[in-house]
Amino acid sequence: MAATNEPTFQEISETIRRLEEMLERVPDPLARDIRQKISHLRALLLEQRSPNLVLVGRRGSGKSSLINALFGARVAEVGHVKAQTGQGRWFDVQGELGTLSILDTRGIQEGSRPEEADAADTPLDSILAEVRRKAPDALLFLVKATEVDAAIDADLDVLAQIVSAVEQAHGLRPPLIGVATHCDLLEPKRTDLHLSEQQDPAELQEKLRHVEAVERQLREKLRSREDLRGELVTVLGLSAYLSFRPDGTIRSDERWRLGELAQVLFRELPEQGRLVLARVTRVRALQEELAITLTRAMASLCMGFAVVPIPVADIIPITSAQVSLIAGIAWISGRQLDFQAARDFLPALGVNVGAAFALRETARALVKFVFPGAGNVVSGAVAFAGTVALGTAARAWFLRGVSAEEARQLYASTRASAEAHPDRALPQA
Ligand SMILES: Nc1nc2c(ncn2[C@@H]2O[C@H](COP(=O)(O)OP(=O)(O)OP(=O)(O)O)[C@@H](O)[C@H]2O)c(=O)[nH]1
Ligand SMILES: [Mg+2]
Repeated sequence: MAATNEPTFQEISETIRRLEEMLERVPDPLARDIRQKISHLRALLLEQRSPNLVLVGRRGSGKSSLINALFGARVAEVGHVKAQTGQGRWFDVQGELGTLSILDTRGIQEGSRPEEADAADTPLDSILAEVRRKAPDALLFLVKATEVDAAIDADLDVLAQIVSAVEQAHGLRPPLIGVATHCDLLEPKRTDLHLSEQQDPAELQEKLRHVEAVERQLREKLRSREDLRGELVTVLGLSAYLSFRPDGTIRSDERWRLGELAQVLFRELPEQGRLVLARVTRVRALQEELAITLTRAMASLCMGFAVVPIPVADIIPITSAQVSLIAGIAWISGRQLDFQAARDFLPALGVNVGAAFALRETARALVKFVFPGAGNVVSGAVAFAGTVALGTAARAWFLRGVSAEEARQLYASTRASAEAHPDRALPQA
């Protein structure tokens, strides 16, 4: 994690630790249930890491372009770059909002060894060694849409060897996603998939039929392999075309279906890699889903603490958790992970945070707002509904950019409905 974010991570983890202390007053089996919720929350917020993706595909199939397309920025070198040492290694690709760990198998089918390669290593050996060292979260197999009928058996052998090396070393078989790139080049060539509303409907339909045919062909090839069939998640045709000016800004963005690819990847990733993917790709649907998951986890955790009478002083860790939820949703949206976001958002709801500069101060300002008139105890229903309402308003504010007025109304209406129907308070994933 970036150094500037450290204090916030520490404070959130400190809050969770305080909640765990409070848990000592809670009897089993309830405590066990809450402990599970806490570990889920840790995975969602504190144990995040970069997703590990392996890209397999011939030269020019669009591996580097796909990385750039996922980031929406020029982070990888596109075009004819000479195979060189250093390929066949896990490589951190850094964007503004996060990092993906990529194993680009460029050069694998070239036969000739790169100049300075380790004498004992063929490109394939080095790749197998890398996937044994660090398990991939997913394999992406890229083929140009215009070349799916080419002989790809050699490429599929490589894929199968990677799958088997991963299984031997890590005891798991990574999910495989077939990607047909360059779909924009299918006939009719002039029909722009990324501007579908402006196209002639009949020609658009014709092009989409060609995309489907390519997908079907690639799916059949992958399914024909017994050693890959079980790993195949889906096949997706897309366009990764982005053109950059010399200064790195985007000249033209002809990406099509990158959001779908991000969603497929998201489903296949372990919980620990999802937040990074949602941030990096900035796909709204993923950000929404994660924010909802985080809100649900935090709300049921806060509710769990209502089983013990909580003296008012002890409400602070709960409201700290709620501030952490707001900071977490802001972070999912692409902002810095700090409490400034919460301090910008809470006044919009009508909470007076004054000169609050730290998590605890902000949490203190929140107490009276979420638990008005709370005497000695806070009921579970109130804690749950208050947290759900905060998370829902924060989601609208940070992800959809609603006005302060709308955020306030949403807070009030969500709170009322979450108290009445806790099970229907949040949309299902
Ligand atoms: N029209 C179109 N062009 C693409 C697409 N994806 C990649 N390209 C172009 O195809 C060429 C090769 O793309 P790269 O991303 O460099 O391919 P690669 O697989 O990384 O190639 P190597 O690194 O040499 O193995 C570049 O000129 C890209 O601009 C796409 O979806 N549509
Ligand atoms: Mg490349």
